[in-house]
This record gives sequence, C-alpha cells and structure tokens, in this order.
Amino acid sequence: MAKIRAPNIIFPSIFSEDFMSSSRRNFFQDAAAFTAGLFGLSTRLDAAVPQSSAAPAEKNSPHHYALAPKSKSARSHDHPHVPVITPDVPDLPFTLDGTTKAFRLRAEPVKRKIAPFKTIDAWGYNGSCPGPTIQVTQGDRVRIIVENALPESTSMHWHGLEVPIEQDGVPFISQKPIAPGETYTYEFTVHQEGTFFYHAHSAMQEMIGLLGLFIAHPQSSYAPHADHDYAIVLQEWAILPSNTVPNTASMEFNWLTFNGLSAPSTTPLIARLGSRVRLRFVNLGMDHHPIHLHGHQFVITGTEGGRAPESTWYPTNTVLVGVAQAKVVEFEAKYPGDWMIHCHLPHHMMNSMMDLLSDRQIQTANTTDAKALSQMQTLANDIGVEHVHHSPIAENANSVPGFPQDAFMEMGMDAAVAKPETYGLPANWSAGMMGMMTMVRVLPDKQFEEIQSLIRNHQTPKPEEHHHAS
Ligand SMILES: [Cu+2]
Repeated sequence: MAKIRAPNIIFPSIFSEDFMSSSRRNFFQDAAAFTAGLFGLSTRLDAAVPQSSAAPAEKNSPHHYALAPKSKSARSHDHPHVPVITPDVPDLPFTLDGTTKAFRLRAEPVKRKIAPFKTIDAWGYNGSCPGPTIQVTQGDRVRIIVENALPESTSMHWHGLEVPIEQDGVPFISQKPIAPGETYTYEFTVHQEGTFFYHAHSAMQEMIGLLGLFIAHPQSSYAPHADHDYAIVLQEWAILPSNTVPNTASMEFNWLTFNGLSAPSTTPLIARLGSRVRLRFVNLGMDHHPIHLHGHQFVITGTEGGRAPESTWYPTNTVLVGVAQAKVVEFEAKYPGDWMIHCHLPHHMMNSMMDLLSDRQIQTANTTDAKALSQMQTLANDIGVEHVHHSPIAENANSVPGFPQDAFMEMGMDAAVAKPETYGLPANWSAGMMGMMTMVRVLPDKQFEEIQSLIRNHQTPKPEEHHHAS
C-alpha cells in the first residue's frame, strides 16, 4: 500500500485563506462564463461506476466507488444519467430474464460496525444494513425474489411504488407472511421515476434495519444534468451501553447513522469543483431530520413522489426529511472545500460516549492534551481512538458546574476511519464528526483526480501523524 503524504503538505493552497478568498473572487468575476460552461463539463463525468463488483468487499466494510475514465460511448444520449452512489452500501446486481430484471434479496441478521468502537447486531439484506440499493429505469419489469433467513416471518413493501395490491407486501392483507426459510417472488412494472424504498412491513423489523433504497431513473433524463448522484438513508438506533442489539421498542435514540454508519465512519462524498451534485435523503425511522449543507444553497428537486416541477424550486440549505419521506436536493458545487452535511438536531450530531464511559470507564477530561492523550491511550488503545481533542481547558475546568460539554466528546480517529475519500483532510478532522454527519468534498480537478485514482487502486493513504500542542 502506497504511503502518501498528508493533505496539508500536498494541497497547501486549498486550505489557505488566500486560496479560498481569491477563488471566490475569481468565481464571482467569472460567474457568467462558468455557468455557461457547466453543461459542457457534465459529459466529462458521465460514467460513475460502482467498483464493488470488481473488488467484493467483506461484509460491513465500506464500498468505494470511482469515476470510470471517460469513454467515447459515455455520451449523454447513451447514458442519460449517472448511476446513484450509495456510500458504504453496495448496489444490488440483477440478471435478465428476457426483459425482466431479476433481483434477489435475502433477509438476514447482519453485524454492522457503525463506529470504530461500536459494532451492532442489526438485521438487513444480503449482508448489508441498510440493504443493497436497487436501481432500475422507469418502465422496467422487475422481479424481486425475497428469501427469509430470519428467525421469524417477514414481508416486503415497495414504498411509494404503484404496484398491484398482491405485490404490496402487507402481511395478511395482501399476502401470507413469508415464513422462515421460505422465499416469495414479487413482480411488477415500474412506471414511475424517483427515489423509493423497500422495507419489511413491520415496525420493529424496520427499526432493526430491514430496509433499502429503490431508485427508478427516469426514461428521459432530468434537466439540468447532475454530475454526481448520491443517496443517504437516515436511521436511528437505541442501543444500551455494552449492548449490541438495538432496542426497537425504545423511543429515545443514542446512535444516529447515514447509510448505517455514524460519523466519522461515514465515507465523504467527492465532487468535482463546478459540477452539479444531487443528494437523495431517505428517512424510514422514528425521528425527523433537518439535513443541513454547509457553504452552498441547494434546491429541493424531488420527494418520495418523484421529480418536483422546476417552478417549485427555491434556494435553501436545510431540508427537513420527515419519516417515510425522500427529499432530493441539487446544487452547483461552486466553492472548494470540505463541506459538512449533517442533521442539525444537536443530539443527532453526537455519538454515544456512554458506551465508552461504561465500557472503558473514561473519566472527566484531563486538563492538557498530553495528559488526556495518555489517559485515552491507556484506556482506549485498542479501539482506534487516538486522543481527546479538547485543549486548552481551564485548570479549574473540572470544578465548573456544567463542564464538560463537548470537551471530552471530541476524539480524533483519523487512522481508524482512513479510506481513499478521506485523503487530504486536515489532521484530526474526525474529531468534529459524529452521528448523522458526512461531508461533500468539493475538489479542484487535480485533487479530484488524485482521489479517484486512489479509489480505483484501492489505496488508503496513511493519515498524517497528529501533533499535540500540550
Ligand atoms: Cu436528525
């Protein structure tokens, strides 16, 4: 594995104030020409292909995607849309039976490492939780064979899709439940376009993870063309400290995930500077999530009902994704930088440090980074947590009512979560990432291509050594 030097050495200019302000100035100066060039740019990014088939990842490991090199056949009339990428979740392959696309989903228990120090026992499909993403094109005939490898009966509902009643997947009402060990075949024609989901039609099975994305690409492509199309499933979990099994009867949640992972384990979204980015958020949980994007305005271009007419689009930067809803947003990635995308509910921007308090008996934060570092290394050396990032705190901090708030909750885990998509992030970036968070990394051509190359070559650069200012 190639050792690659750290970000702020390789890309010094991107993170400097000078670069940011001058690039913004240039942007405004060149705005007209830039916008005019957008449509031309989009053909460069045509073929984003999942690499999970080329390199089958072990269960629960992140799935990485690279943009394929530009090919002559990848013209917009041949490939009217880029495939949806669901970070950290594989796509579901299909076989063709005549013109019918046949998929197989196996409902089963799944172990999921949702954070460097937390692995849970969820249920999911084909080893993944959320289940693999289904992608079809409007008009397709689809067959989905559902195998039940759970210890109890189940069924499958196609949320938002207009299917005949016998395909609706509601136990006893539209079908007999699928018993353990049995399979059931669903078949229907998809006449809609949009962001749909599949899920077991049983509340507690949904809350333990039996759900996934069902994307129907439109027959004629959406305009304007999106260069990147990312999907994120929002979930919340109630898991007591020292436990691995979610409490699906709970109404209070301590773990919040994007695509089954809590930040900083979530894989950053990579976007080329100047590209148009589509984000699809799907919520099948118990809470509503106001999802906020830093540094850019977006428009809401679709819901669980499909594409919204352009006359309804308005600029905003926060979208409330309600339970059972999909919200699709689009924006032009105008400003270079690593921009956070996160649920803005404060408790959804946290990981459950109670697990560490319980399992590791971590004490109140120490007063200097050096002391805190030694505290953490002693107590948590085996979980990939490098240090407590809280310095400086006051000498009397531990005697102040209310302390600590965030001081001991921020832990750098750069090495534990390193992957190609995190290459170039500043040291200790992971300390500020928790719960329902990820980021979109808007990168100029050179840095964008470097990361694409790392993804294609399955290289995970070693993060920079942290330096502690004690
Ligand atoms: Cu939330």
